[in-house]
Amino acid sequence: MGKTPFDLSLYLVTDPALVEPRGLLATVEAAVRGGVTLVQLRDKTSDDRDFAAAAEALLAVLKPRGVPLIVNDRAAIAKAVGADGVHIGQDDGDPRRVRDLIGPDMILGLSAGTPAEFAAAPGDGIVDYLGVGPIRATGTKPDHDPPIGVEGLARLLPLCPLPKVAIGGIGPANAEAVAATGVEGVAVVSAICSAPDPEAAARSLAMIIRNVRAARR
Ligand code: TZP
Ligand code: MG
Repeated sequence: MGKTPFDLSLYLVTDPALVEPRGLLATVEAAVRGGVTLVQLRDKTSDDRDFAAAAEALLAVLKPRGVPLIVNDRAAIAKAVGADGVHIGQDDGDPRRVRDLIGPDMILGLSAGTPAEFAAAPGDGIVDYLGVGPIRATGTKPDHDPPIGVEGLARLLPLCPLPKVAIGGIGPANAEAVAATGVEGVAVVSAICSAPDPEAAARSLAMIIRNVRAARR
C-alpha cells in the first residue's frame, strides 16, 4: 500500500461545539470546497460509538475528494474505520506504541512545542509530522501550553526535519506571518469552524498560504 500521501498546507481541525449550528459534515464539506487539504476529527467529549460514526460520515465525504482524515487520540477507532491517520499529543503515550497499532501506512502526527519535544520526536517512519504551537493564546483549547509566537515557531522549525504544521490562534490576521516562517502548513479550528462562511474563510486562508509560497520561491 505505502504511506498515505498528505498535504499539511491548510489543515482543518474540527470542534464539536464550534461547528454548530451548521453541523460537522456541512462545515467540513464547505471547508474542503474552500481548499482545506487535510481534516482532523477532534472531539474530546463524544463516546466511542458516536465518534466512530462521525469519522465514518466524514470519510464518506472526504475520500471521494482526496482529502485525508486524521483522527485525534483514538487510534483504535482510526484503524477500525479506515481513517488515514492519527494525531496524538505529548500526554498520549509513546508514539512508537501508536505506530505499532496502526501499522506502517497510516499517517501519525504528534504535537510538539518545545526544543526538547522537537529533539525527542521519533522520525524513521514513526511520526510523520509535528503539530507546533500554540502560536497565540486561544479559547478553543483552554488547557493549552504557553504560546510560542511566530518568533518561537521560527526558532523551533530547524530543530526537527519532519514536516510541521503550526496551530493555535491562527486566522486571517496572522496566517501570512505564520506561513512566511516556511512551515509546511497552518492548522485552524475557529478561523473556519466559527466563520460565518467556512468555505470563504478556507478559501481566503488557502490564498494567503499560496501567495506566501509563491513569494518565497
Ligand atoms: N492544539 C493546540 S492549540 C489548539 C489545538 C487543538 C486549538 C486551536 O484552535 P484555534 O481556534 O485555531 O485557535
Ligand atoms: Mg491527544
